[in-house]
Amino acid sequence: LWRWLRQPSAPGPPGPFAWPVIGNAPQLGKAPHLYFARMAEKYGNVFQIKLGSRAVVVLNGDSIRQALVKQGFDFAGRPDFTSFQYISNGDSLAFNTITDWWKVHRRVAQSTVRMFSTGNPDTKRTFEHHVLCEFKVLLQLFVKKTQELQYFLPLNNLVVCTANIMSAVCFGKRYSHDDEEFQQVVGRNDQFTQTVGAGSIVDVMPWLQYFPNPIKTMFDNFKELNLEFNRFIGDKVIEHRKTIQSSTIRDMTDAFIVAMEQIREKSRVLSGGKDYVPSTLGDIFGASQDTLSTALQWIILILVKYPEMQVRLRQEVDRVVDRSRLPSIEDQPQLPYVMAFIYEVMRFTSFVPLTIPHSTTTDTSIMGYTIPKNTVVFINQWSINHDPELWSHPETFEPQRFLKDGVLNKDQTSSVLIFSLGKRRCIGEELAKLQLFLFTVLISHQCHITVDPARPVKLDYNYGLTLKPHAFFIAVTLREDMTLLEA
Ligand code: HJJ
Repeated sequence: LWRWLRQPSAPGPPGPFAWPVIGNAPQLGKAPHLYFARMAEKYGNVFQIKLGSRAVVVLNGDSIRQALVKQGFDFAGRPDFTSFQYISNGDSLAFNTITDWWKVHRRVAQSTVRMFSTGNPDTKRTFEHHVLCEFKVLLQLFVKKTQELQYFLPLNNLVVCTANIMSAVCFGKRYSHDDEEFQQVVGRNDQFTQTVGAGSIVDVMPWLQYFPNPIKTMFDNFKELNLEFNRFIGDKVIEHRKTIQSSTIRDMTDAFIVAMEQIREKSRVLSGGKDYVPSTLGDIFGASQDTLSTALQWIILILVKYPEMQVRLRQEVDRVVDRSRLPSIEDQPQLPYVMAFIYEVMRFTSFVPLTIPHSTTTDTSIMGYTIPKNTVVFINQWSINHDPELWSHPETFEPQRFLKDGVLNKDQTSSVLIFSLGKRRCIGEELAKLQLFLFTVLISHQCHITVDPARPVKLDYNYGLTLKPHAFFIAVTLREDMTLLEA
C-alpha cells in the first residue's frame, strides 16, 4: 500500500490555459478542427482543453488509431450531452453510450443497411435503380431551372434528391421536390449539425438554455426539428406495422420490424422492452440524407471551382461508357480516376472534421497520459487528412495522389479518415461510396456544370458535425439531347 501511495500517477495531457466558467470555448472560433490542429502542433497529438466546466481530451494524428482500434472499448463511449437526449427521444444508437443491447442493435442495423445496398448483386441493382431514378429527376429539374433562371441555388434539390433515395430504401416512398412537408423534415440539416457538432456550446454550458439568448433560440429550434423528425419516422413505422406481411419485406422498415421481433427476447432482457425500430431508422435516414447531400454539395462545388476536373472526369468516363447506355456499378473497376476524385473530395474537404464526441468507458491512459472514466474525447479526423507527413501539399486538390500506375492506391485511400474507426465506425460507408460513385459518373456522362461568374465560389463553410459550404449558384446544361436520359 505504501508503495502504491507513493507511486506518482501518470499526468493528464497538457493543454492551453483555461478560463473559469467558459474554459477554452471562445478560442474554438468558427473552425474548431483548425484550432485543435494548431494546439496539436504546440502540445502534441494528445492534449486537453476545458469547455465550460468539462475537461475534453482532443486526439489528433496517430493517437486516433491507438485509441479507437487498439484501445477500442476504452474509448467507445458517448458523453451524456444535453442535445443527445432529444435525438430519437434519447434512444438514438449513434448518440448513446455502448452497452450490451447497443451491440446487438448495431449488428442488426449494420446487416440491414447492407441487405438494402451493397450486400449482393441484386440489392446493389435495386439500390442503383433508386439512385438513377432520383438523378434523372434532379437533372431534369436543374436543366429546367437553368433555362428559366440561368443561375440557381441547388441546395434544396440536392437534399430532397438524397433524402428520396434513402426514403425509397427505408420507407418505400419518394416525395416530390416541392412537397413542403418533406422539406420541413429534411430541410433543417444546418440546425441539426450545428447543435450536435463537437464543441457545441449548449452541451458544455447547458445552463444557457434557461434564459433568452441566441444559444437558447438555436437549441429550441433543434428540439422542435427533432420532434417533427420523430413524428415523421414514428408515423412511417405505425403505417408499416398495420400492413406488414412477413413473407414480403418491402423496405428497411419492414426488415427492422421483423429483425427486432426476432431479437425481442434478448432485447427485452437487455433494454427493458423499448422499441428501437423508429430510433434505428431515424439514425439511418437522418445520417444518410445529411451526409450524402453535404458530400454532393462539395462534389458540385469542386466541379465548378476546378472546371478542369470536369474535363478530366469526362475523359475517363467517355473512354469506358459510350453514348448508347448510362454508366453503372459494373463500370467502377474501370474508373479509377472517378474513385480518386471522390477520395480527394473526402480528404480535402474533411466535411466530417470531428466525429460525434466520444467518452471514455473506464479509467485509461493513452500515449503515457492518464484519462479518467467519463472524460469527453474529441476525434480530429481533419488532422489526419491534412497531415503533411502523410500527404504532399495537403491544401492542394489533387486526385492523382490516390493513383499509382493508373490504378487506385489502396494504401493511400485507407489513409483518408472520414468514416471514423473501431467500434463506432460508420455503418453506411459502402453505401455512401457507391452512391457518390454513381452520382459522379452520371454527372460526368450527362451534363456540364458552370458557376455564375458574378458570384465566384469560395471554399468557405459553416462548422457543425458536417461542414456545409456557403450557398452557391450554378447552371446545368446537358451534354447531349435528353433522349438517353428518358430511355
Ligand atoms: C439525424 C439531420 C435528424 C437523426 C437521427 C435521429 C446518426 C455526420 C455523422 C454522423 C451522422 C450521425 C447520425 C445522425 C442522425 C438527423 C440528421 C436532421 C434527426 C434525427 C458523423 O441524423 O436534420 O435531423 O433523429
